[in-house]
Amino acid sequence: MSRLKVFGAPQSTFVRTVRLILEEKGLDYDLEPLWPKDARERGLNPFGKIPVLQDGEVRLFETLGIAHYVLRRYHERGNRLLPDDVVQSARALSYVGAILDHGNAVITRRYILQYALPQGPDGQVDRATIEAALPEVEAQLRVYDAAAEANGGTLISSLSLADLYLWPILFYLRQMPEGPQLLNGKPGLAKMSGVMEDRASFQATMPPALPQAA
Ligand SMILES: N[C@@H](CCC(=O)N[C@@H](CS)C(=O)NCC(=O)O)C(=O)O
Repeated sequence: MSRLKVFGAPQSTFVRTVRLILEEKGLDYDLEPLWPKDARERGLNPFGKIPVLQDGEVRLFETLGIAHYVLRRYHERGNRLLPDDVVQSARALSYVGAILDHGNAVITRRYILQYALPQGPDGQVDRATIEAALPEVEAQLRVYDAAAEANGGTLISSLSLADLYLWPILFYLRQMPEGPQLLNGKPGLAKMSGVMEDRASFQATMPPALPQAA
């Protein structure tokens, strides 16, 4: 079997999601650090995004396609990550969809990236964008907190793809100036932190430190 290869910057939450899937499946892989513009220039992803997965002749972009492939192709390996129960697996994918849509748009782009890659005048942090995003971030966190509280620290009844999408984002959120306050009083997310951060997969995919959030 050829060794799998992930293209993408280890700082990317979505690259980490794919790496977490591979780690949880017990699959060996190489990581080639690559930024999105290089993914387009090198013809790896016509949409210029990371991650991209290569497995022998098979090359895939978009995390959902990659996840589907790995879970089906390596069904018998490691953690299943989607239960057989149709309702539970559908719920996990509903959370994945929400994270890809609202979570990425609001928590990552309108909040975390405003600190990590400031886009305001003279490279300043854009406070107006952050202030406007905060109530929406809080509203999303409440949804995930309630689910994790009901399930003892995972979004559905067992560890699933949904957790592997969410926690890389919340790992960064916690490091932001308002992060501790946003996570305070959310017992489900506190349990989720314990579940996720103790996992060997999470430790094995630790990204480089972010620039200091101002
Ligand atoms: N829907 C994509 C999202 C991937 C994504 O947004 N990746 C970010 C890095 S975390 C990226 O490549 N951004 C570059 C851009 O949006 O131009 C997936 O699931 O793979």
